[in-house]
Amino acid sequence: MRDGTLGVAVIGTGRMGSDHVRRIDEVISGARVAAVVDLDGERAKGVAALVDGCAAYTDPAAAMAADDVDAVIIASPGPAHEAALLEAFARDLPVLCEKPLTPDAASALRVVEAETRLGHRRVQVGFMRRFDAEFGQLKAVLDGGGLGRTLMLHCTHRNASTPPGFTSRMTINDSVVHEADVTRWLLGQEITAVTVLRPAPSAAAPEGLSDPQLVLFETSGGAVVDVEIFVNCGFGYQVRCEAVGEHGTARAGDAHGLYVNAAGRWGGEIAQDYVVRFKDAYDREVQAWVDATRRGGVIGPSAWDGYAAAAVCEAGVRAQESGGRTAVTLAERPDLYRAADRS
Ligand code: ISE
Repeated sequence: MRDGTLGVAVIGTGRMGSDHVRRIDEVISGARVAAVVDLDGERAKGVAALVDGCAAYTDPAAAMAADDVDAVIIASPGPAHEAALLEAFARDLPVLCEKPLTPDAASALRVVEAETRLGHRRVQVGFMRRFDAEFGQLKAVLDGGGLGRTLMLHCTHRNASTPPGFTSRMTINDSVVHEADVTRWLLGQEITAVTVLRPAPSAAAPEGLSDPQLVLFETSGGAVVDVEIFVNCGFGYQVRCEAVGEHGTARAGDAHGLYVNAAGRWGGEIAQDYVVRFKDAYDREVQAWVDATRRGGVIGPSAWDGYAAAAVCEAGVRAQESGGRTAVTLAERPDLYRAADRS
């Protein structure tokens, strides 16, 4: 590290990658953006030009080989993650990898096996909800035990609209993957089976996209979790999770914000996308990654968590296709991932 500052290469300069570049440049302490990578070289140059001393690359391996690159953020599309992760492992570089870790369970397991061969954790997966203040409070309430055993979670996951090419499979792999992680994290249990119900699609759903859907998880501790996933709801971005315990309930994500009375109406604004809704969570997530990396440690959701969520999603995609209840198959958890992860 130069002057104790972490030099970060950001791979992928789409919505999330360019937001992380801005975040590291303007918000995060202890790190600088040393390199950006995009297959579209002009786009990479455009983003690099916004940051002092930042180089643009089209090849992730070339960026990782640069002298001033100490760590990597992977924010490229999911299918490109495995190759970038293996390249980072070959150089023993710390990684913050956006979700999904990879798009299917077999490739996610290969990543887990490669990190296990390395012998130490290098990956934090970008499940940013774990860094959201209210989700953190919900976790503390459940861990505190005052609500008794958690019996059910009711989750709502709505996006205003989807980008072109967003498929039904992606509603599970890119969207419901968050609820797979939140369920495992909040309850400290594995998800054992998935069922997907598909009502007649909304007229606003693009041709061929099942939207909305109701996804049901069953967990190893006997809890049941329902997830409304509605990715073209039209009106905004909403993520909520209500836990129902034996002695009470607790709900995160109402995100009321400023309450305004005007023109004969009361109410407030609804965020339009995740970059806005989870801004603070992303800030905390990236700062936590930078701090841990500078100390030589790793915190947060691990590659194992990324794999377990991918296994749930794989069962979810099969349940979507078959209409039936589908069991989740998990490999044995390597010792590397057995230490308790409290973040
Ligand atoms: C997107 O990739 C995200 O991660 C968002 O949090 C999620 O709400 C959205 O559905 C995904 O497409």
